[in-house]
Amino acid sequence: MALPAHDLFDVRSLLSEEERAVQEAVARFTDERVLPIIGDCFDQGRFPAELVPEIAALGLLGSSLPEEYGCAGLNAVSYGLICQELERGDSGLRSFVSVQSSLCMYPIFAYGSQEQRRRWLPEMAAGRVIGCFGLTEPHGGSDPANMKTHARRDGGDWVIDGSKMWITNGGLADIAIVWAQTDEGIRGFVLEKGMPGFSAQEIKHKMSLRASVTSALFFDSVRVPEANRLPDAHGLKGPLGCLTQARYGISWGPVGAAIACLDEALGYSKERILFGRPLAATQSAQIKLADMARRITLAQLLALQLGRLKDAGSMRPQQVSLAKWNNCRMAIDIARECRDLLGGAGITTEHGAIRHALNLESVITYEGTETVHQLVIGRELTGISAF
Ligand code: TGC
Ligand code: FAD
Repeated sequence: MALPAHDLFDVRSLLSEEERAVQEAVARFTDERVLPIIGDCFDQGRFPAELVPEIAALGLLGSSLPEEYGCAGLNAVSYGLICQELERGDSGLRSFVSVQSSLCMYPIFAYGSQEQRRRWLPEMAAGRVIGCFGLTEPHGGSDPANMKTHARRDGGDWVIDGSKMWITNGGLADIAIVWAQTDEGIRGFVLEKGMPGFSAQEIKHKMSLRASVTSALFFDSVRVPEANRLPDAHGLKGPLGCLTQARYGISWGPVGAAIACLDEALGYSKERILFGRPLAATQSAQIKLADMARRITLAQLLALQLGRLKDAGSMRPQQVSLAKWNNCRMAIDIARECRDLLGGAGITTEHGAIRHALNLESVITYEGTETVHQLVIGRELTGISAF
């Protein structure tokens, strides 16, 4: 019997029963609910918000957080598999779940008060409150230490001025985790939709992540009560700690995008007759397909070992950088090569390859660009910071 193209090393056998059940449930959701509509959503530049209640019902929001907050209490490997199966559908849906889970629910859980956790986490797990995460500013996202958004104390409140750029879920969100410079260093705040002076503006004309909402956020003397400050977030390690969680998931997600592209290119090249034989019967096509399967296998093993380290409590941010860098690079290269194997048919959203390739332009850029992650590894190897 032939080995499955997307799992030549039987990585599945390394998963627990619960992990496999999670993967199967999300795979079914992607096949039945996402794939039939996602090409049109991308065409129309529309986030499929109608899927949010189903995503919540499956337990995919804040899936690693404890059950006492209405979350599923799954392990890190399960969260990775969720990201992989969602991104097999589209990076935009995985982004939605990453931001809600790792960038909004996680900081409330890790740095928030018990009151803040009880107020927001169950509603967020149920998908009734949507969050966004504002770290990047227009003048340079790679260097968040150079933050201009400022919060000053005013009596028992804080007053925030500034702006954020490229914020996933921005226009959709009911709350925003906003990072601001203060006289005491960087602090994190939960801003609520409707607070006077707080606005979001959707970024249009995107050629990537078109099935996701991306916005700019503006803060014009927004008055935020002290009760909305995350009490245990101090300094840049607050937001960077959230990024480690999200980057972990993004190490898995692109594996799903690459699998989708390989599956599509395999099917197409077997059917496509050129020069009297299937494209898949040519040596050059087979070498390309084999090389994709090789790279996917390596990326899967990397993601799984990262997950096992995370579940053991020993994962380090540098390991996350290596996996995020490798797996995004692997996926974008494969998506582009699959697009090429599809010829002209590969340029429309009738097929997934170009949508994945375009999406992965964002995925390789956000959560630390490829260069940033390379420099993190360079610093680890040499002991010299090149930033
Ligand atoms: P440095 O100033 O040395 O460190 C500051 C403090 O932070 C600690 N730290 C980390 N903690 C947890 N996780 C990490 N990954 C951490 N990296 C650093 C560090 O130990 C230190 O702590 P302390 O106690 O000494 O104060 O900062 P650095 O030199 O390490 O950082 C430089 C650099 C370039 C790596 C960092 O600024 C960086 O990662 N830049 C990229 C910014 C970025 O990734 N932005 C992403 C915005 S969010 C987003 O893109 C969402 S897209 C979501 C979606 O749609 O899916
Ligand atoms: P810059 O930092 O200006 O980088 C420009 C170029 O310079 C890049 O090629 C970079 O690799 C390179 N570079 C940077 N530093 C160095 C160096 N030291 N040496 C050599 N080259 C270097 N941010 C959020 O806060 N929240 C979100 O929800 C969010 N969602 C996003 C969604 C999308 C679709 C996109 C595209 C971005 C999103 N971002 C979000 C922002 C994202 O994190 C930033 O785009 C990213 O961190 C890079 O910042 P920048 O775009 O300002 O590029």
